[in-house]
Amino acid sequence: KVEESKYDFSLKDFDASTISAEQRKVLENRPIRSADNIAKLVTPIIENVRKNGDKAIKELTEKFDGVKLDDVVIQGPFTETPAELSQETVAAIDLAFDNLVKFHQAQLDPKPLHVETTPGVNCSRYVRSIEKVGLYVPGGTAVLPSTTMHLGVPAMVAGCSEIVLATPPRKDGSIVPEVLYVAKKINAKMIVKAGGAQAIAALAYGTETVPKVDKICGPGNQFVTAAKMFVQNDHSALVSIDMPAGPSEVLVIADAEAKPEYVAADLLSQAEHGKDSQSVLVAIDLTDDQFKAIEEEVKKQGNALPRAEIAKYSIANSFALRVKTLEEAITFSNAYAPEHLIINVADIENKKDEIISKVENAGSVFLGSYTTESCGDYASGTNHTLPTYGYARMYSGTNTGSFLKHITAQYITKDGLKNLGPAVMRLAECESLDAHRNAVAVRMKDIVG
Ligand code: HSO
Ligand code: ZN
Repeated sequence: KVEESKYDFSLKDFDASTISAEQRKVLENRPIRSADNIAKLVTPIIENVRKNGDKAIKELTEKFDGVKLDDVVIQGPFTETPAELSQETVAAIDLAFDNLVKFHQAQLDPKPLHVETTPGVNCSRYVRSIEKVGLYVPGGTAVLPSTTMHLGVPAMVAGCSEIVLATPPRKDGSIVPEVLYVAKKINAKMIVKAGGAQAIAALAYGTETVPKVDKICGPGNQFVTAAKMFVQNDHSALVSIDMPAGPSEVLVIADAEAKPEYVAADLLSQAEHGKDSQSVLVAIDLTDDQFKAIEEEVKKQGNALPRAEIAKYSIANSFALRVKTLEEAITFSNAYAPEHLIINVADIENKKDEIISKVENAGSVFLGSYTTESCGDYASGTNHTLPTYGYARMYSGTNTGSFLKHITAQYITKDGLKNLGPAVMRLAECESLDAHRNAVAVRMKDIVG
């Protein structure tokens, strides 16, 4: 019986010294996901919510989540700590929350910038918070109070005046107490009890009860991502999004010093997120026995997981690459641009600064054998909402700046215009924009005659 229930969990492995350039490219890229069909499914949902508001949300939540909603939202402010939460849970949320606040507060630089670029030409920059933000907290196979914190804390620290949470309700139409508690701590305005494209549409266009927001942040499945991309492109929604998102992923660089038990646990913690998650192992100069020891651990720990059923799919989607040196490992990682990068190699204490200086593309880096991704996923203070699917090449993870924008301003004195005016007039001539030139010229004649 036990034997039958065992899943394979073996890692496809490739040797960097023998794979072809094409094969390497395939490994560097993610499994291809076609967005066309998803977009087709999502558009009518968005249209429905846009036209029919709360009625559509109720209808779609019943259809997709099997939940009959009386009300689409729970209105804040959330003043109570839900009684069903244990002291331990409250304390754990509080510690994670405080660490997130510390790290995200340090990213806030509210001081305006003033630079006199040319004498009398004064340029400034002021920071302002985005007023209304919608934070999407996925439901699905796991409840995610951590994501509520990782989105909510930077929004709160940035000073957003309205934080609207959206998350799919439980079968009885309620919201998990952990999320309610975080809603209290970030002073959320309300919780929209919906998930999927319908939740994104409600945040983007507003309904009778859901206020339209200025920016939508948060991870989600392909429907959520497709809906975010759709509303971002619709001028009538006038809304921005944090980043395009794909399935979660980790790349673990491990050498012979890394404990196989730890390496396997890290690969599996990513694999349990969803069937489409990727856990990549880049193994530096391991003997076959050392490599097998990691595989054995993945098999042993994987089969013991309650979510083995999910993890076996993601491990099947994953692979190991065997390389000779740390440099080679980092080169591959930079090409792959992982959401999470774990570097579990010898002598990290002394080498960590040098190693991190070589990392070009990664959402968040975890250095050393004790630094498991789980700490960053929950409580160390860094943000876990990160660019996936190779987008770490050009996107940052969620941070305080994600909820801010900058306004620039200038003040030019009479002397300033005297100094700058001739160059501006010349450039306007180059562009044949006479009205621009005139706007300077009419003033210059009063200054220099
Ligand atoms: N690893 C996920 C975040 C998460 N892990 C939430 C546990 N809960 C994406 O960074
Ligand atoms: Zn995680």
